Amino acid sequence: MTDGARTATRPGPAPRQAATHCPYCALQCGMTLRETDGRVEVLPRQFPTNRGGLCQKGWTAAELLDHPDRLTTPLLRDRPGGELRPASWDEALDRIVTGIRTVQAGHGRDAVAVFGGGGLTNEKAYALGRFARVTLRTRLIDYNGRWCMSSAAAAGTRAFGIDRGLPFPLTDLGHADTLLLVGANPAETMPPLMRHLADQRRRGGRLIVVDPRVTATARQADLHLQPLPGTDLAVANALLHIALTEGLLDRDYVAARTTGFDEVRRTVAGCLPAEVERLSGVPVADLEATARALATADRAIILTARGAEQHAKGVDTVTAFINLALALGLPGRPGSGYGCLTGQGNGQGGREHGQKADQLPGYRRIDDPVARAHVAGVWGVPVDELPGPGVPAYELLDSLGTPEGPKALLVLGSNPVVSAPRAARVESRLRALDLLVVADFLRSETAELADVVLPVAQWAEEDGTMTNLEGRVLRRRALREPPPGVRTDLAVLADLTARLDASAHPSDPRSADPRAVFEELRRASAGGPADYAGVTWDRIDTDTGVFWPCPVVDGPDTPRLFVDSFPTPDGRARFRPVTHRPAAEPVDAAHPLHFTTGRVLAHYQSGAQTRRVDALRRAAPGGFVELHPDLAARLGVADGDEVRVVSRRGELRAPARLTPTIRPDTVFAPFHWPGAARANSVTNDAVDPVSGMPEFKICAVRVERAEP
Ligand SMILES: Nc1nc2c(c(=O)[nH]1)N[C@H]1C(S)=C(S)[C@@H](COP(=O)(O)OP(=O)(O)OC[C@H]3O[C@@H](n4cnc5c(=O)[nH]c(N)nc54)[C@H](O)[C@@H]3O)O[C@H]1N2
Ligand SMILES: Nc1nc2c(c(=O)[nH]1)N[C@H]1C(S)=C(S)[C@@H](COP(=O)(O)OP(=O)(O)OC[C@H]3O[C@@H](n4cnc5c(=O)[nH]c(N)nc54)[C@H](O)[C@@H]3O)O[C@H]1N2
Ligand code: SF4
Ligand SMILES: [Mo]
Repeated sequence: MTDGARTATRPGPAPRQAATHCPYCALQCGMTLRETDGRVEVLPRQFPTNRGGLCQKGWTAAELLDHPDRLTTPLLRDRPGGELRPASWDEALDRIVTGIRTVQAGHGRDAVAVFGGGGLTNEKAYALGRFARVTLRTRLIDYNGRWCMSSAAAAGTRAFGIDRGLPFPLTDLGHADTLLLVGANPAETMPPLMRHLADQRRRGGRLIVVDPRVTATARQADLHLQPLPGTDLAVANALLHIALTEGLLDRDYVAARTTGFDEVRRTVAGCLPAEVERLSGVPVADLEATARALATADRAIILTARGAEQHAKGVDTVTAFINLALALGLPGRPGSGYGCLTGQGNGQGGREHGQKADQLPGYRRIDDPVARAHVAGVWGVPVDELPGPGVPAYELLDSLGTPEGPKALLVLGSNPVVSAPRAARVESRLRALDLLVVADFLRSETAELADVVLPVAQWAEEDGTMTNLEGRVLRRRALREPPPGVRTDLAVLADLTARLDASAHPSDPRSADPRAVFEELRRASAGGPADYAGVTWDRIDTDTGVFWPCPVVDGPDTPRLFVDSFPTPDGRARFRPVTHRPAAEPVDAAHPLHFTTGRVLAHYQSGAQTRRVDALRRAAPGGFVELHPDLAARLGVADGDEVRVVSRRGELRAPARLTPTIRPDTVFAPFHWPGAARANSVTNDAVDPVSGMPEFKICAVRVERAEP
């Protein structure tokens, strides 16, 4: 967290500065960018989430602004297998328009698909959804948020009637008497958040961490449960079983504020802690201590993140923790609750405004006739021209270039060649397209496969709004203009719309002005679950942001949800019985180990950005495989030896890192690298039946020493 300010250089005029937020994760740490003689410096800025802290990625974020790898001209591939060559914008846009017209004429509207990202601003996410539905009139749009928090989102909506990652401000964490973190490693994934946890422990609060590895976060915990990957659901049910049998439930709350408890009671009655100990490896005594610590606390908070969620049963796993929280009376109680730690910079806002396959702006459902009528009205199109729901991300990528699937794809803000499950298959599907268009500011591994690459602006070169992990809408502010030859994502969508669609709409899909797009987003979201109607640009500009829902201009916003009721038809939260089921791919003699994946501090996601930053590359130069020394001894592997991790889908090769902090039956690799070390060559593409979330966090593998 202390690396000194990094700088980037470009000859420029007067010194200037912008109070903005980090381009990377959902904590959206406040930072000030200062440009002097073309050099951009990052300074930490006080904001409620980071409280003046930044991690190494934030400190070094400006280095990419003037990076030699920065794209400043469109690139075009003239024939399959040929090289990408520089082209003019006119040439590139014409090629895209011709390609889209050709495949749609031959195969229908849905022959073109769109893939977005949770790092896009609210305005871009909104404009992208509108571009797909109104300009392209395709139903096929989805985005990388499907890889991220979709299971927590689905479980939250099912139980509470709404999905806002944290239904309370992050500062509540510092006041919790008991805090349970399930499958979250914020010491590496959101380092400044640890300031809140330090507060919590200073006040005498207890931190309990559930993770198959002794992570930097787990090391700070009072109690660490180290389950076998994929057994969190059983752990949650056992905790509820203990609370039930020890009479620790909040009966008044359950009676007054919830429905459906009886069936859950019957289900968890059969979930015996001793059996869960055998399944998960978590001792009964630790389960009991956890249940008691949660139940006896005045203020108790349960948080899940990707470790619990990225499973083919992720929705039910989150549901099990929500059941526990409800039975203990936590949601809506001051200082207590359940939440999910959303991941990407705009992971929250990006899932609200229509880049999701089944969604319209304001977190409305695309199959809801009232929602369709409202949004069609804002967009000025006949309601029956709005397409219906599309398909979730993996299904979409897996269908590309097949006889029934899309023939053209536009990607904005994702690098699926590295980050998608079963990535080799996804790569071959991308290669099967007639037209792949990628808008990026770098030649990501996905851009390398594109027929057309469009160079777009970076975060410090554009205005906009983001919604952080608390549901707080905040302002991204431009420091400077994009370099010559570079356009903003909004300008790209407006340019394409102007070329593709001759008709005029009352809504102005040709506007590239973020503020104008935000004004339209406000109207489109009005009355929906994620209501931004009262969130004005001026208000977020002068304040520390506004928590949605905020339906009325100058009216109150909503830092805390569920205080008096839940946004369900009867105002009550809904229990739902769930039972453990095994991972999609069981271990067997040929693949006897569990493989799980995650992150390291220095790199962000597919690494397209952070692998190009010197300090971050030095801090974490390449992929690795964590192995327990006992396992390594059995396999004859020494620290640093190159190993192969082999699943039924493929393999990765990387040096072994021996550490007693991982279970001996489990191996771990981070997913930030392409090529031989790509973790997603190995991962399973089984998905959750409700959310479409892939099972990134468990599959069956064997590990071998690689012959040099
Ligand atoms: N440095 C860094 N920070 C980031 C990002 C990044 O790429 N790099 N990405 C951002 C984004 S988009 C996200 S979504 C967040 C993710 O933030 P986290 O969810 O904290 O990150 P992960 O490392 O994916 O997973 C967390 C932990 O889950 C554990 N785990 C694996 N399998 C299981 C299991 O079956 N059960 C349990 N209980 N735990 C398990 C792993 O050991 C890991 O320590 O981070 C955000 N911040
Ligand atoms: N094995 C395994 N795989 C995983 C995960 C895991 O835990 N394990 N986690 C999953 C999760 S939670 C996530 S969120 C995904 C993320 O994985 P990706 O979707 O690949 O996300 P990024 O690497 O952030 O890719 C963003 C790309 O868009 C570009 N970009 C950034 N901002 C913008 C913008 O504003 N406009 C445009 N046009 N481009 C932009 C960047 O340069 C980069 O090339 O990975 C998932 N994959
Ligand atoms: S914690 Fe997240 S938002 Fe904060 S500086 Fe690091 S990457 Fe940026
Ligand atoms: Mo994510």
